[in-house]
Amino acid sequence: MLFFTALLLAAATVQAHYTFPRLVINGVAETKDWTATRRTKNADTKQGIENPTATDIRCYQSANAGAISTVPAGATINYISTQQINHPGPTQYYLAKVPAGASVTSWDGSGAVWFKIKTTMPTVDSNKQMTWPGQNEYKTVNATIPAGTPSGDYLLRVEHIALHLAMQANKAQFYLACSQITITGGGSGSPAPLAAFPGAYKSTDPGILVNLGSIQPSAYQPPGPAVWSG
Ligand SMILES: *[C@@H]1O[C@H](CO)[C@@H](O)[C@H](O)[C@H]1NC(C)=O
Ligand SMILES: [Cu+2]
Repeated sequence: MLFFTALLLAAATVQAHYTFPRLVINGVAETKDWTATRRTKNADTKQGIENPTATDIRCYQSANAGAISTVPAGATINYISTQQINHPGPTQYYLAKVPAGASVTSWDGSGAVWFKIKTTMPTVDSNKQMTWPGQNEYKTVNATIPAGTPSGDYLLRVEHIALHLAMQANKAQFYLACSQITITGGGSGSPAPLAAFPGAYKSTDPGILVNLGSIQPSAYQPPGPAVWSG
């Protein structure tokens, strides 16, 4: 019986994909799933996206959200994860300003509008194993909304790229979500460079088609544009 339980647990671990249904702002999580965060197509299956050039790479959404979260510029944000983020790989955050005349509750985030505000790099632990910030936690790593970000409505996109099978083409797995937010108390920065989703990533990018067993941690190249830190 014990053995059987252990097998089941092992199987569950292999299947442990995840979604990010709640935004956390300065340590305070949204009280319900998918309120200001757009429900994703994998809300039930938890399956990641394997094609980084599909439209789903933008927000993977099955619906817009009803609410808008207020986020002060300079705030610390992260997401609750439904399961343990057990796979190796980077966490990245992007923002896209809602164009004049559009609404954050319905805008689709298309076009070259996304700037990156955070990425993560692996390190080597005392056992000489490569480890990633936030790996094995039930929440994504923290990011700061740059103080210089202009006030206004934005889509906030979180992404974790699982690289355990990424030595094969189109086997990196993208777990992501977008939240509808209003940034308050912002600055007068000019966020850049801007990228489109799809468009920012190719299946052959060195941070997407990569054998983690054959690179130095410091040589990892996160996909997408450079980070804008305001
Ligand atoms: C992440 O942010 C929260 C809320 O501000 C803070 O309590 C926590 O210490 C931060 N974690 C890390 C690892 O910096
Ligand atoms: Cu998985």
